[in-house]
Amino acid sequence: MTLAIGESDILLVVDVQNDFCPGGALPVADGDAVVPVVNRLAEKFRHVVLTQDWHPADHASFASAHPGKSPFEQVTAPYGPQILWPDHCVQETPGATFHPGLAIPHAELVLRKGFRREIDSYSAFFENDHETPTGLAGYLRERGFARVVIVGLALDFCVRFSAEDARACGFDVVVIEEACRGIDMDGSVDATRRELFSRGVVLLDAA
Ligand code: VGL
Ligand code: ZN
Repeated sequence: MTLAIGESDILLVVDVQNDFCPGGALPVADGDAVVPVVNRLAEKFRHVVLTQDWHPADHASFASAHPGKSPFEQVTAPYGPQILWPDHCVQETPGATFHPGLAIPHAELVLRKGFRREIDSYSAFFENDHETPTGLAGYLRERGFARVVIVGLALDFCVRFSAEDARACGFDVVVIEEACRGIDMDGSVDATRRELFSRGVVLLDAA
């Protein structure tokens, strides 16, 4: 399938940061393989937004902030279930910077998320309480975008939540799987595919 890309399309590049790539603090298997694919795709878009996971060092999503807990355990936060992660994407650290191979000079906005200590933000649109907005929906509407094409890391967390929220905000949404990689905990990649499909997100193998 080919995507006809126009003025009302935005490419949303989610969290292509060192910590999500091999060698990083929360590595996604083969995560760096998306970099050349994303670069090539970005050349076809006039408009690109990048997201950057951007946590304070004592962020509540870090297992290290919960004595006795280990990474990948789940806790109940005031806003619901929260998986605990290894410390990652700490503000102003090398792990939080974009992968050095990412080459998208024409990106128009870098949206940072997860910067509030008490709450995680997988989605580029809402924090994990599903109600605190990041401002991205308003930005995209004001700019006149109708369709959001999503790529990046990780397919089953930040890409998934961003895609679901983009739909909920009324945008047409496409996820290009070839330009994503997942963490895949307990079948979370398959669950992501089913859930996105059922919500009307178009999943493409390759563009
Ligand atoms: C992500 C877990 C924690 C992601 C971010 O980018 O998918 N996952 N923080
Ligand atoms: Zn994070």
